[in-house]
Amino acid sequence: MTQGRFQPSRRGLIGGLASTGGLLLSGCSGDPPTYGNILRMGDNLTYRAHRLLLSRSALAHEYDRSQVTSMPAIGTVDPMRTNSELYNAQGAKAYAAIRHDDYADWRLSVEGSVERPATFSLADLGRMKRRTQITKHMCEEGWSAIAEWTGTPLRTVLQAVGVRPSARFVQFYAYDGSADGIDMIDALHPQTILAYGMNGRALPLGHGAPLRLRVERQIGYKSVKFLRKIVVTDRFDDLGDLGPLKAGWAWYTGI
Ligand SMILES: Nc1nc2c(c(=O)[nH]1)N[C@H]1C(S)=C(S)[C@@H](COP(=O)(O)O)O[C@H]1N2
Ligand SMILES: [Mo]
Repeated sequence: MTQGRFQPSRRGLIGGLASTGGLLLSGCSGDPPTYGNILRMGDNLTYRAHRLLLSRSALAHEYDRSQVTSMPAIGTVDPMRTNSELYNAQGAKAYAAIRHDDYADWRLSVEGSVERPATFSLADLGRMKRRTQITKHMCEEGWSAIAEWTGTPLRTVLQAVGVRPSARFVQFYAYDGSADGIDMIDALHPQTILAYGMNGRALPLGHGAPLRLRVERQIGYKSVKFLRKIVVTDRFDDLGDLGPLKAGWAWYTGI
């Protein structure tokens, strides 16, 4: 695959589908993530209970267009803003470099435990399978909002790069220097999308332009904004200082 261009090959897609099938079969076996911290045992219990009791592909409720509400932009609303809590100088510089011309030079890198690491432009993603969903965003701070999201199913992107059968987690890195991860069950869920559109328009800056994650069956902070890189991993990694745990938030927040 050439830099910035996604050229699906028949062999590639078959390889991707085959390995994803393997993942689906092996998805929930093995241990749930452990945080090496006794205080985190509650998270572990939530994770186990959810994964045991809930259907892996149960859909989050989807709403009518008439139910769309206003939605505040929360957390980082511009990776270049120095007064932002998560300000990261290196990320801000990188973001400044891709912001012009509607993010024409932006590329999403997808790497790690995959057969064919690749980069995707917005145009590449736009040519792939598309999903639009109207869902309720639930923030850990107590507010919620309904919005329409359009993007590429993460599953489609993972199939394109051919996830290895050993892969268990997918990590997302943002321009504001934050990062977070989900397991393969959420990664392959049909409503887990890489959104470039919101309420019928290009994703606005404050909501994570040019691309954000939507993971509808977890709390709001798991929907990482300002995506720059996705890394597929075989092992659980809470991402240390980059992840949610540093601020005391759980890794798994199923709803
Ligand atoms: N990169 C990044 N992603 C992020 C955040 C952030 O600060 N930086 N905030 C999270 C939180 S706490 C919430 S509630 C949602 C807010 O999304 P919104 O700004 O579109 O309302 O984004 C999540 N994703
Ligand atoms: Mo949030």
